[in-house]
Amino acid sequence: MTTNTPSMVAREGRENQIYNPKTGARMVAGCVCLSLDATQVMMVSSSAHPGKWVLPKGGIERDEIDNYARAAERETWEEAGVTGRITSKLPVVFDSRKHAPVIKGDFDPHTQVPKSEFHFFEMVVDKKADKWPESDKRQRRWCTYAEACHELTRAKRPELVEVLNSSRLAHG
Ligand code: 5FA
Repeated sequence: MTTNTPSMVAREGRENQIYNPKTGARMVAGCVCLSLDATQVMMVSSSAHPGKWVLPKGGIERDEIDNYARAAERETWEEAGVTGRITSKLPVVFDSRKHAPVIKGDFDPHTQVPKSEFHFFEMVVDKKADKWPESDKRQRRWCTYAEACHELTRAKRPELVEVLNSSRLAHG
């Protein structure tokens, strides 16, 4: 977070969500949150499917259009309760769902679920709060590369494995 006093309230709703104007893809930002020695990554339980573990991420909002890193830091704080130093931008990945449409032109985000475009950043964690905006609905845990790949594969999120594979966790 860029501020010393991060909000204890998570942003909710899709009214301010941004979409790629050419493809209609939902724009999502998140962080690969690494331990200082880059041997572990912080994962969070999915709020929709509590038994599944994913990376902290969420929709980029209108006021973050010029600064995806800020959206990634905000989502990381809201979902995982960690802050730290962003060290790099990772390559963009796209979701792997077969049935989510890629939408050209006008569309209604309330009735159609477009594919997502993921903008991830690598962060080295320096603070872990005891309470955070979504601490009542999510768990978090440190995972090794092998554990994280196992969880993301089990959650059927190959695009998030791709994100991990582009990070230092996979090359350490
Ligand atoms: N979703 C499911 N599978 C997907 C895939 N392979 N690629 C892209 N999106 C996929 O669910 C988050 C959203 O991702 C859901 O709308 C689901 O349909 C879609 P999740 O990744 O299981 O995480 P979550 O349950 O923790 O989700 P939320 O934080 O509630 O939602 P967002 O991650 O969208 O974040 P936001 O609401 O803070 O913007």
